[in-house]
Amino acid sequence: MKMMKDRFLGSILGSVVGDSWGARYEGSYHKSVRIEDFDLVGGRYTDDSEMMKGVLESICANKGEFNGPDMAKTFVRNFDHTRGYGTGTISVLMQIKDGDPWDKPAKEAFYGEGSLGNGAAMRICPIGLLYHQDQEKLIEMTDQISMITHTHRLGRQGAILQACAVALAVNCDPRDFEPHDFIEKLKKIPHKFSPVYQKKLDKIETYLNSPPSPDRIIRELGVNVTAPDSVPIAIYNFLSNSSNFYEVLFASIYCGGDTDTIACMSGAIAGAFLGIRGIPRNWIDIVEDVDTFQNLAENLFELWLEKASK
Ligand code: R7I
Ligand code: MG
Ligand code: MG
Repeated sequence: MKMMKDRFLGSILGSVVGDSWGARYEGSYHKSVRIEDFDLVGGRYTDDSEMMKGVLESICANKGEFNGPDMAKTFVRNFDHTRGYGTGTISVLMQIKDGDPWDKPAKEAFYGEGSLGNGAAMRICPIGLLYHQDQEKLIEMTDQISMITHTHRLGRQGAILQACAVALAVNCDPRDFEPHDFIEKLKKIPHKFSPVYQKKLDKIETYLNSPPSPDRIIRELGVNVTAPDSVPIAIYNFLSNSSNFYEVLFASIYCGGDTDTIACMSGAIAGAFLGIRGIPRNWIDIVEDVDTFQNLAENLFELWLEKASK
């Protein structure tokens, strides 16, 4: 049980550490990221962690169940415009604040297509943790949570892939880990992923056998704010550096582009895999509002424990 609690804490705090460190480089060209700068940078977390906090607060308040109006209200209440939200998400949250039903504005975003940004994936690790033994519930709930802001199928599928990666990481033993099995299991998730995700999972499998240059990885997997161009590289950065939290984050930030979000997602997977003991304590201690995130992670663990004992 202690190890499981470690993993819950590791994933939530690993996600916030990745977001806070990555934020310093968001939007940068990968060759401008210098390894000597990458040491003990704390700083503020961004929208990624703020939205994850909303997911945690709402699911804990609702005993692990989805409550759309409550979660949307929580996102709106927490919204802080200085934390670098995506423009589509800002507009959705402002319309809900102005009285729109919680499930209306997201459907109308991007000319009715819905957002395929990575905003649904970056906040979803609590669901991967809470439902790591129940994939059907995990997929159903991830989809419901995504729909508040991201109705495009690619935005929702990215969140499902990320939540499943966190759940798989919780279920893996670091002493006996096989990255190829991990990818095989992701490919077997009973959810119809669009070809863009299927092709990228195939590429990851190939790259694990013979890693290409960073330029090629960035070009083929993508490093931008859309879900299909960020979730796969976060998974690859975890799988190719799984035994070392620092290396996972460094790989994610070194790639440039949407560094806060890619490091947040790879940090969530690595934290679920290595546990909080895999993250140096002094890195966690400098995270803004660390106690709040730690308390929420503990509440989530208690909720899981309660459900598991039933
Ligand atoms: O997905 P979202 O919440 O943004 C998250 C990103 C992360 O990197 C955070 O760290 C923060 O910096 O922002 O916000 P959205 O605005 O829904 O999506 C992000 C961006 O993806 C949009 O601003 C668009 O540029 C693009 N995008 C689309 N472009 C065309 N058509 C998203 N959906 C579409 C689309 O359907
Ligand atoms: Mg951000
Ligand atoms: Mg980002």
